[in-house]
Amino acid sequence: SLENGMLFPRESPSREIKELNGLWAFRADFSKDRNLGFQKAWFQSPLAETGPVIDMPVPASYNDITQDAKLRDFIGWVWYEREVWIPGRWLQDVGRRIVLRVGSAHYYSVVWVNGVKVTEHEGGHLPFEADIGSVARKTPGVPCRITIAVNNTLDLHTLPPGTIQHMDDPKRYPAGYIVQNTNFDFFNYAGIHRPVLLYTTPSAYIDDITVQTSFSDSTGAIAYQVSVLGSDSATVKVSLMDKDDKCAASSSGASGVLKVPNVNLWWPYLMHDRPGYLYSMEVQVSAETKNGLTEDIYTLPVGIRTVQVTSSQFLINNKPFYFHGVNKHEDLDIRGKGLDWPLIVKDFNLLKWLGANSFRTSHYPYAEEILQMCDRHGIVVIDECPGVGIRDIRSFDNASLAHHLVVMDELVRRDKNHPSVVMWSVANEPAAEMPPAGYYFKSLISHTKSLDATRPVTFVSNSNYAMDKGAPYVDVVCVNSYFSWYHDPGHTEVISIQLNTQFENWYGKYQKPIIQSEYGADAVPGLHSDPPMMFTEEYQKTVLQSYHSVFDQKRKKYVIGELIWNFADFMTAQTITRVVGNKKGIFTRQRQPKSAAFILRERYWGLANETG
Ligand code: BDP
Repeated sequence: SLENGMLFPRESPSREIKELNGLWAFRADFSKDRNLGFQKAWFQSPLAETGPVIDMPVPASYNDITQDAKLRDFIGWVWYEREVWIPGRWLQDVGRRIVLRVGSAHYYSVVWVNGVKVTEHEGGHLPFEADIGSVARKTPGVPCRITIAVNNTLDLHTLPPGTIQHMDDPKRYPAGYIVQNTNFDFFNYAGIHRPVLLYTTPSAYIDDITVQTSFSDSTGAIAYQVSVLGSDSATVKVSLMDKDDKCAASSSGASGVLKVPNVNLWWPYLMHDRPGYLYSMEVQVSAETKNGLTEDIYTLPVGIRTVQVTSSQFLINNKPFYFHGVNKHEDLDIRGKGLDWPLIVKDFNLLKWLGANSFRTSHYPYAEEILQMCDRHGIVVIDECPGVGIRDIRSFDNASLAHHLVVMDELVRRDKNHPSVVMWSVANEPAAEMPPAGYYFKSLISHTKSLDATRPVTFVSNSNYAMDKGAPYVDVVCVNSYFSWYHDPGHTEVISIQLNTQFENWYGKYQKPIIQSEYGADAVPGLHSDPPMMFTEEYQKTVLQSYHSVFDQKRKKYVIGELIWNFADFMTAQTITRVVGNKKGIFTRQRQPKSAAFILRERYWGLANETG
């Protein structure tokens, strides 16, 4: 497993942050094998000295920033660079760690500081960092040059997997023509998608914190573990502050249990009049180091709640929870998958307007900033890893599995302390009927449970219930279906019978609770027809209503949730089935409601009033 923690960077009396967002210099390597940058060592001197550069905002996908279709559809290495002045007091204080952290970059990244390689990382969606103190201290009095090369190529063993196809026929394609094939429909945005920053810690520092919460009667319990690096003899103190800044519990030692009398539990939105209650767990570490006595302070928000699955229910704090919510994407005009605060806040306002109590992070881990909002607002999350489109049998081999296990290590390490995260999803729509899928999912799910024994694990299936080799290992069955869309197009009258059969088959075979993890239909906003036709707003409404009446027959039995596909329209690769993107959103890509949004709003508020 992983050597270090990956705490979200937070300021404290012992920690400082310097954000490196804004404009970076940028160049895509258009050379034939995309390798000129490495051959010519573009990291060794300012990027502008080895060729032309353009302005590139960070965080953002680079694809939609310019007018150049070749950059939009680029495959290979791109280079980012900027300079930063590291404050003198950081450099002079030789014990202080100076850490460079990248929130995420798609997909393979190599990082240099002043021409010295400091780290590399495989995979998008998850953070990585490097202590750059010693490199930075070698050149005081000049700014530090940070170079990040990012490669968006997907192959059989990356997550998500893909294949590169070389089109060698000179009569049909220009020389060197390549295509990136994938088994997912969302646009393969790339670049530095999340904030880049520097943060400091003392030399003896809090490397990681893990909390597991429970309660009995009115007493809450937080079992915690603090890992300290840089000292063998540190003392650890922990105090838990409530929302009024009163100390609710305290303890000392690197591990222990905080007992919280008259506990305020963390509740989902609409399930309680004070959803998303968070305590502040203040961890304080003092250590004698060769630089004297140091102190490190880190404050972790903690929500106290339990999660449990029975053969027909999903329990949060021992009460049945019904997921009425959405699937999302990180996606918007111009910035693509780049973190965007106005978008994040707007989306939470829309979720609340809808009466949604949950979403799935389809089909990859979302920004930590988003999960923090979920914690605070009580929006429940199914946290999905980037295992989307594992459909080639070669992507079930040991190399792929080994990487998938590491990605789960990184995901659980990052997200384990979020009360909003109630279940892990290890994949979306894999070819789970293929022979190697049984071993693959058995290993993947048991590994995930060994990392976190407190949360159920699932993957999202669209396989035939009788042939799905992964389903025996999940805690909750998640099923996607598109009746009257990809099958029987135009015939909404088949939905009720086919959906009934779907539920009865899965429950009959596994006796596990079921979430309808996707259903929906494309609607081009403003297109109307009655009787409904595909792609009109009326058709989308009719599909939803037909699904809902079956959910209503089953939800008091074993159906424990319904997540619409999708919250908003999103960009896709160009194909004959997509009209400038996937239009299954109930909101447009710009977050304006289609007719279906009002149907869902009425339904979700009705469900909330019934169960809340
Ligand atoms: C499902 C996928 C989802 C797609 C959706 C669709 O899980 O990512 O966007 O189909 O085709 O199979 O709209």
